[in-house]
Amino acid sequence: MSGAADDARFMAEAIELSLRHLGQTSTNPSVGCLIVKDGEIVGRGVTAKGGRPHAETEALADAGEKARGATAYVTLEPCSHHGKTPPCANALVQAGIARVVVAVTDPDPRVSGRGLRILQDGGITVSSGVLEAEARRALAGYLTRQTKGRPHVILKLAVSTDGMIGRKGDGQVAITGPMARHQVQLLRARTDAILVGIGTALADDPELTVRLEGLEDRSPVRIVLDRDLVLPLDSKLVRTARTVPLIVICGAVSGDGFDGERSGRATDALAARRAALEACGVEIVGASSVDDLLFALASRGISSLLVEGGARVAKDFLAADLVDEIQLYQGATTVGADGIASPLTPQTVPARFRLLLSSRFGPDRLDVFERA
Ligand code: AOF
Ligand code: ZN
Repeated sequence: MSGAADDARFMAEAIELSLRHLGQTSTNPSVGCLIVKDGEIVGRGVTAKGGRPHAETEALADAGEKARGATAYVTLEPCSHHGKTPPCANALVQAGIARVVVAVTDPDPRVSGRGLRILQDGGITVSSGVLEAEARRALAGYLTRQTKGRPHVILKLAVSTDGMIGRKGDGQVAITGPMARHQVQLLRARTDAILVGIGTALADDPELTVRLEGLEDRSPVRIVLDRDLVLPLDSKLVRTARTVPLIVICGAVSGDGFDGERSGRATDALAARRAALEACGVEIVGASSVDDLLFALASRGISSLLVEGGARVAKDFLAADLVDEIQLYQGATTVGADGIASPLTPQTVPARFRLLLSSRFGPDRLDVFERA
């Protein structure tokens, strides 16, 4: 195999490794690092849960003395700043690494090219940009938060054969089958936060947690847009607020905009509901637009957000052009006349999105679109 093909193969494995802690390291990125000697992997590392130690530290510890003269594959430029531990770039030099292959340079102003320079000054051969597009996808949350000051937003929709996302009235209707639902659970496990509107919260009484065996501790922070704080105290979301964080966003984020001054009585009632929710362990945050909301989430350390419903919320995020990725499931179910029309079908995805990949899960199809 040629050198370039080897580099791509090992970097693909480093990216795969980085996915292990995706959703568990914010505000730090989940980075993957592989140490390879004579074509053999001698060390593996991924950013630890909580963000430290960094991937390189873990991989160097794994490789031990074998790191001397080896090649390190890292999905993100090794850091050059002193955090709780010395910079990774220096650690790679000290360990006697001969060559470092990097996928993406780090936009963090403390690093941003300095990491690569430390490596080169230390006599290491550096190649960068290997599998950059793939690594960017894996680092999307971190990169979007660093460069735009907001989380990376994924809109997930499941549409029936007749273009519906659900049925009017109470009760959930299964648009997709178990394999697709399993896939969505995995997506939740890799995301920092998940968001629904109050309509969905009331109609479905969802829990929005991860219920995959072995990944039960991977539930994202749950967020409900609830302008008037009407989320019931006995909803599953509130009842589980002490185990999995729940943030309720009050104020007119979604819908027709601010409804002006509230009457004194309405304000009192709102304050009482706020106190009752807070007593259950719910955090209440005010936001008046989608922009405002995303800024508030980013300042709480959230780098990736999965928007799961309903139609109104999806429309508002799309109208504000604050969707980075669309995951559009097409189920085999037909809902009929009392359905809730999807704000988006495969035929009406805005032109600014391009199809990235398509796959099948049993009877269902998934198309992933990326903001161009
Ligand atoms: C690496 N390897 O595995 C990660 C890096 O708060 P600190 O000190 O941990 O620094 C956070 C910054 O470290 C973050 O913004 C990014 O630049 C880098 N993350 N760097 O060399 C890693 N996770
Ligand atoms: Zn580091």
